[in-house]
Amino acid sequence: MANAIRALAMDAVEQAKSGHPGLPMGAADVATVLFTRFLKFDPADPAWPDRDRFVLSAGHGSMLIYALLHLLGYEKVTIGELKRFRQFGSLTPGHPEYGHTPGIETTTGPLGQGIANAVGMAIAERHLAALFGDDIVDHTTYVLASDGDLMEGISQEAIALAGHLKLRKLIVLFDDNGISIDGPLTLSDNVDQVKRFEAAGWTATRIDGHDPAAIEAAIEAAKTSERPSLIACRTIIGYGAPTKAGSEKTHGSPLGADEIAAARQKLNWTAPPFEIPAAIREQWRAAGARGRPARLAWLERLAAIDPQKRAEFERRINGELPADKLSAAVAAVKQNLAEAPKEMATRAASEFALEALAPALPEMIGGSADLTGSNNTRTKAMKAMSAADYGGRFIHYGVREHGMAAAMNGMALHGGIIPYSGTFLVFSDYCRPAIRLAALMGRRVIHVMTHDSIGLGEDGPTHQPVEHLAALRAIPNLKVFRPCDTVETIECWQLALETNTGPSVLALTRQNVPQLRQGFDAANRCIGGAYELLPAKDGAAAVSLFATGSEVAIAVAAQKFLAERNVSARVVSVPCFELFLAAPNDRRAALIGKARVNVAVEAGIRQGWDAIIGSDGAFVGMSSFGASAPSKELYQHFGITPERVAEAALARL
Ligand SMILES: Cc1ncc(C[n+]2csc(CCOP(=O)(O)OP(=O)(O)O)c2C)c(N)n1
Repeated sequence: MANAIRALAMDAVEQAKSGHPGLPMGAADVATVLFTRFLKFDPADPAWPDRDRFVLSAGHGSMLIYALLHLLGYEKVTIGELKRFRQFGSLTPGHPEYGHTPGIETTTGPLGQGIANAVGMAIAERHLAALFGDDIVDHTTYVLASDGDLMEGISQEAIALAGHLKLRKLIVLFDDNGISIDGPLTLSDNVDQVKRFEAAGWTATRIDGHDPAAIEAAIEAAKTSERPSLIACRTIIGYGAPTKAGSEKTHGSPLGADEIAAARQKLNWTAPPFEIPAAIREQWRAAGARGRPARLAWLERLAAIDPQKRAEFERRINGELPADKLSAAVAAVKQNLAEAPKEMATRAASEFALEALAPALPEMIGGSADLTGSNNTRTKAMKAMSAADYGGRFIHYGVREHGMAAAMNGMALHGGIIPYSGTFLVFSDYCRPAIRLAALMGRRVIHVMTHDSIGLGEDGPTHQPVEHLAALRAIPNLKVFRPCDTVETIECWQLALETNTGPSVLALTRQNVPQLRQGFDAANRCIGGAYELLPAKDGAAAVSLFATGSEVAIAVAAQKFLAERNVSARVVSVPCFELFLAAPNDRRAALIGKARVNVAVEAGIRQGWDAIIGSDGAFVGMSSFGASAPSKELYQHFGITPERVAEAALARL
């Protein structure tokens, strides 16, 4: 059965003239034991909520999973799709992609992401089991990880978090082949992975990854462990290739016709390319049919639970918001702010919003990378999640931004949870690869990123984001919100929660800002990404002022300044570029307006703003790193003031 995987991998890579045969051939025995004897799944319903999760963290070995899905009877993964491996529009892209091929749990490729996604999936499983009971939620998360996965720093963050939370239903199968692209691993690495995982609180063993009995016994033992488990499976990369096995030559290129012919002989595999002998195919299909009774039994158990509980489980798994509760919570916050306007930092406004949102949306799981008090992401009622209480809704991720962001992706992929978390905006760089993948996969995760400019003050330029808003806005399908006050903050939270097609970042201030939106407005004015906050006082505006976040108040003050000089200006708040730039041309053109001068003010770099103010517009912001000083002094020093905004406008009139 394992040779069927090997043959399909050799043949598909050869046909595509590109790809990675080494990993599928080496890990074929491990995968065969796992998929035929342990993994709980049903090809008839790849999204069955209580299925076991399998994450191929080493995504370059994608032919392993495509071969498995085909052999096990995932209908859409036909032999034709295997023949079109890596071709445009096929279900078998170079690296596995979430939402593209039934049976693929996550988009892997950037090494280390998958193992960290799996930690998030295992957290989600434990959390939902605590809420809905083992009858409904009881599955294991398996990962196949390579040397490359374990060399990446993110893996350390992930395994430390998993060990700390004692995620006993997480099992990592390490394809311990001692080879990476450059050659033997000893060129660059000498870590004893078993000891490393043990140090992080895992159970860890080392086995022969070509011995089915040993693989079976190790997985069996791992399933009874009270901790997450590592099984280091010693394998030979490219197993079966007579001259290339055990060498980096099999990692990422076709083996070539002669080597494949010789491998067929060595493996005693006589079937022609892409053909599977009927007896072996039958065995695979039987393995694929194993999970059906378990799924049917689960459906019966689900049908038997309290209808309200079932409806809530289904709502959460389907990612549906409790729309009435969300709009009521938003309206209540807005009412409060209309009655008692608040001058506060937008990070505090976010906490104020969360106090209303979190009770309304129990699927929200908060967290912070060790900056809870600074990010304001924990509501008063939120208990911490721990190995003793998986029902807690707040995760202390520790100082592990990258692992946090990837675990959040795993939770969102698992379903039933809307993860949000916190760190400083400047450390979005530490999360970026995972945020990019959330955007690529179209998953709802929400990053609260506070201390969003030089306005954070004394911590200085290491902590002051300058290029980060632009860098985040550059990621397709990511919404970057930068609300200007308390009211915009709740509106942006609502929009982030309602975005179920991709991630959002909320960039929030450390310093206080005035409440600019007065009175009660039921409509969400941020929905279009930009709106006219203050129209020109007398007739047509000579100047349009555009700003985001804390700089909107500066634009408002600049408007007054210009009025004193008989220049009429309007102020447009731009809380979300992506929403604004996606608006129809006429709406965009109307909002940009026809003033003689456009000025933008944002305490970041200019990049991206020309789409709104034009290349002839004036920009007041940053063009260097910040400095260490009190916030007000920094705004003066870097010239981000109402006077300078007004001067920039006047100079162009
Ligand atoms: C973050 C990241 N860096 C680099 C790569 C390119 N790359 C793909 S596989 C690989 C290493 C291959 O070694 P290993 O992980 O042991 O896989 P094997 O050779 O056993 O298939 C590298 C560097 C990547 N996919 N992701």
